[in-house]
Amino acid sequence: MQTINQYLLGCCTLLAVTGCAQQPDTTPAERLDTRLRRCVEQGLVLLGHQDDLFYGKYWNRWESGREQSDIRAVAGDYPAVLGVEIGCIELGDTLSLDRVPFRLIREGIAEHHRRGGVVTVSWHAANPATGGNSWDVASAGGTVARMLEGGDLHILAREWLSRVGDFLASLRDDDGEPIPVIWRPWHEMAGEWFWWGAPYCSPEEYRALWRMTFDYLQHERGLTNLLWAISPGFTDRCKTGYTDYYPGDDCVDLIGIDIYQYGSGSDFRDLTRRRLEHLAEMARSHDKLLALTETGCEAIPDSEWWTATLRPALDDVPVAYVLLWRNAWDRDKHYYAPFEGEASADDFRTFTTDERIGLLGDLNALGN
Ligand code: BMA
Repeated sequence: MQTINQYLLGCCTLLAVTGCAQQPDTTPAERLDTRLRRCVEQGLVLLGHQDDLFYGKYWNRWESGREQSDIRAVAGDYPAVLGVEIGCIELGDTLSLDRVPFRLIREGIAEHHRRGGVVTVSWHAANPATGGNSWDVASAGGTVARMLEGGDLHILAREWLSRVGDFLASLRDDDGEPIPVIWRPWHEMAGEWFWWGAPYCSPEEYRALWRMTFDYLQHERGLTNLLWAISPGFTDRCKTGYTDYYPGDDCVDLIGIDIYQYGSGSDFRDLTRRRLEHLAEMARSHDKLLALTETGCEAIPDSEWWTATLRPALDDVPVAYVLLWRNAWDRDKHYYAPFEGEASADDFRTFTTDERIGLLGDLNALGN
């Protein structure tokens, strides 16, 4: 006959075993969060590049069939962070907004994850009121309000979110485990260029849109692989992005800013540094990660931009990563990272050998 102690021990063991099998201690997103926090503690700023594995200045993977990377061609290693764009997934298209096959995007994410890299996903959603793109703001007023519960676009908004959810849920590693990604929806809301921008929706409506997206993906779909990033975008009113438009600590993991150089290098350097210092305070007090979620200087007019401008902008700020925008293969001057033969390539190499700047190998050297 079992003693009561043996019986209780048996129950505990059973609970521990089944509990372990069904509910791992941490989610993929939490593990990514820990990994990024470790980078910050070690003072490593991960370098990212949008669409790096899919196309570059003079190539695209769907035509060449070859695995290439402008960053690797110049610096000898892949970026630590791969940015991908899923605009048009909501429409059920097979090509993204930037004409990359979604099949390739899925493959590239798995490949980068297999190599130990970090992935971030942006979404330039179409305008559900007009069928136009993200920049279709002519009659944008009221669109967000109409997407919320009770609005006439709510069913369509949920249909679009379900396609986004299908895509995010389909990101799996070789063992079928969900691949964690930094998920950055409804970005740059402080600007007036997207239909969800501040002039077209009130802070309450924006927060409700974010929460609707969060509740759907996180709770209804039960996704465990999303680290939620908010990045208001630099404008005169960008501070409201971190106050009035901020949806709440329970549905944000990372705060960022999208900021590009349009004027002089020194203005950009000082402004970026000041904004990051300010945001570092917020990140600290809210216990969030901080990142420069999009940046660059189109067509890199200064051959020493990397060491003279970007590197000093990052001095002493606890930034997890910096994402350089894309090198469009089909537009002459739309590039933000060097490629072979580009004038700033030497300076970029120097920049990436700086011990604070992390390419893929540097990230992997920190372990998982
Ligand atoms: C913008 C530009 C566009 C692109 C969009 C989404 O900044 O690069 O050409 O379609 O991002 O990637």
